[in-house]
Amino acid sequence: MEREKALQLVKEQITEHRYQHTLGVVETSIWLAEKYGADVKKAELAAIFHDYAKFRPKEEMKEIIIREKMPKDLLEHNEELWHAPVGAYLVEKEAGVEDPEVLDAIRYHTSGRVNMTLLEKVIFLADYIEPGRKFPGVEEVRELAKQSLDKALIKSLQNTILFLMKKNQRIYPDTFHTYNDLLLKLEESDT
Ligand code: DGI
Ligand code: FE
Ligand code: FE
Repeated sequence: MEREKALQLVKEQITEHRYQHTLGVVETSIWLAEKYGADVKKAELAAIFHDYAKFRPKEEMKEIIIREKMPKDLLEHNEELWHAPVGAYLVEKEAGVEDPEVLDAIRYHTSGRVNMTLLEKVIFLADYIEPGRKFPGVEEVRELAKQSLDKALIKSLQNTILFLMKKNQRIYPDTFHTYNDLLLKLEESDT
């Protein structure tokens, strides 16, 4: 799909603020894809659509999660997690995006997962460090992103887990599993 067509479809779904965030994710994911050798066109498309479902009503997302037999444990965890798998589903159904790698990058952009692909890592990290992001610690992750995709991802997951814990929020197990998986692989590659 053409960049302009995709952007137009997304713009209708989200707020102006979220659209500006999306443009930041697009720019950053193209940079990361070029730097680390991911498919730039796929990264661009996944970035454009990554928050497509962000403003869908909670009830609609819940219904889709149940009907489409998405992991049931999603429903026990923060609703903020839902727009990622629901987004992958709707982007295929409504926007006609069929590439499974692009859809997986959208599906796992919030929780991460074990054995993330290069494209999934690019989108996950770009979402965290795009220029509009202001949260504490983001600058450190931006610096790490210049040297190591995995080290930057690990730090972003650490920050997110600590942030959620400080707010007494439960942590979705896949987020922990992603963190452990990346750290284990990094340790193995260092030895
Ligand atoms: O949609 P965005 O705001 O651009 O970013 P996102 O898709 O990464 O959503 C992040 C939000 O999800 C953030 O406010 C934290 C929240 N969240 C709640 N529980 C979890 C979680 N994020 C992760 N990774 N794991 C959780 O268990
Ligand atoms: Fe998101
Ligand atoms: Fe986002």
